[in-house]
Parts: sequence; structure tokens; C-alpha cells
Amino acid sequence: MKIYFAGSITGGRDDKDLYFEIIKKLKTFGTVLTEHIGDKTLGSYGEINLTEGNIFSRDIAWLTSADVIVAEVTTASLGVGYELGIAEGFKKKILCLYREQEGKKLSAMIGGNPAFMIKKYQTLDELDGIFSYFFFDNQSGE
Ligand code: 6IA
Repeated sequence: MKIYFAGSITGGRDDKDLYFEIIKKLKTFGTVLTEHIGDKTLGSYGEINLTEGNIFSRDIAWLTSADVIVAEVTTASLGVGYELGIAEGFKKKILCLYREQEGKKLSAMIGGNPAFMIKKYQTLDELDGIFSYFFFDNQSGE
């Protein structure tokens, strides 16, 4: 099982510790292609040893090869939104994780898209049930 985890980089790194914990859980279900998203030393300037073009080509290749996409969408990110659109076009099984917060709202282009399984959560413990459902109980991803 190849898992593409998407999370904000230039959109803001406030949730980087959370991404790290999510990736740790996802690794029990398969190979996470994008482990660097949870790298606590990776700032909002991203990977400085690669050109933007290299990052784009590599990420599209990984998206193409991934079996499923899991995105943490609480911190709004242009890149994550773009990846989700591409993944939908590739007909991938997609899970979006969102923590509701006062004064913030998930984009309707994500929350209103029937192609995505949207799961709201507040604690990491809640993710165990969500992941079991996504990976084992729900074959269509919806
Ligand atoms: O718009 P964002 O940067 O927040 O988009 C984040 C998403 O796009 C992640 O899910 C990544 O898969 C991908 N991505 C965007 N930028 C990078 C990056 N460095 N390194 C790795 N993945 C990335 C950005 C460097 C750039 C500022 C020169």
C-alpha cells in the first residue's frame, strides 16, 4: 500500500508535529511516500536542496504511483488543494482530515466534494478508527 500524505509546507508549518504523528500512524498501514511533510526541521521554505521543478515532478510521480491520498487540510495550503484536485482526476481513493476551529472554515471546494472522504477529528486517538474505516471497511473511499 503506497500512501501519499499531503500537508501544508508554504501554507504554514503550525501543524508539523501533528503531521509527524499522523505519518507515524499511517506507516502501520503501508509505505508513506512523503515522510518529509512531517519533518520537524522542514520550514515553510520547504526543501532547499531541490528546485521547485524537481519537487513538482517528484510529487506528481509519487501521486501517480500512490494507492491512496491522505491529506491534513486544517492549515489551508495551495499545494495540498492542487494535489487533491490532481488525485481526484487520477481517481485515487482520498481521505481529508480536518480539525474544526472557531472562526475557520474548510473550503467548500474540499468539504463539498463527494469524491473525498472528509473526516473531522480533534485528537490523534480518533484517527485510529478513521484509518481502519478508510483502509479496510470502505473500498470505494466514499
Ligand atoms: O502550498 P504548500 O507548499 O503548502 O503545499 C504543500 C504540498 O505540496 C505538500 O503536500 C507537498 O507534497 C507539496 N510541496 C510543496 N512544496 C514542497 C516542498 N518544498 N517540498 C516538498 N513538497 C512540497 C517547497 C520549496 C519551495 C518553497 C522552493
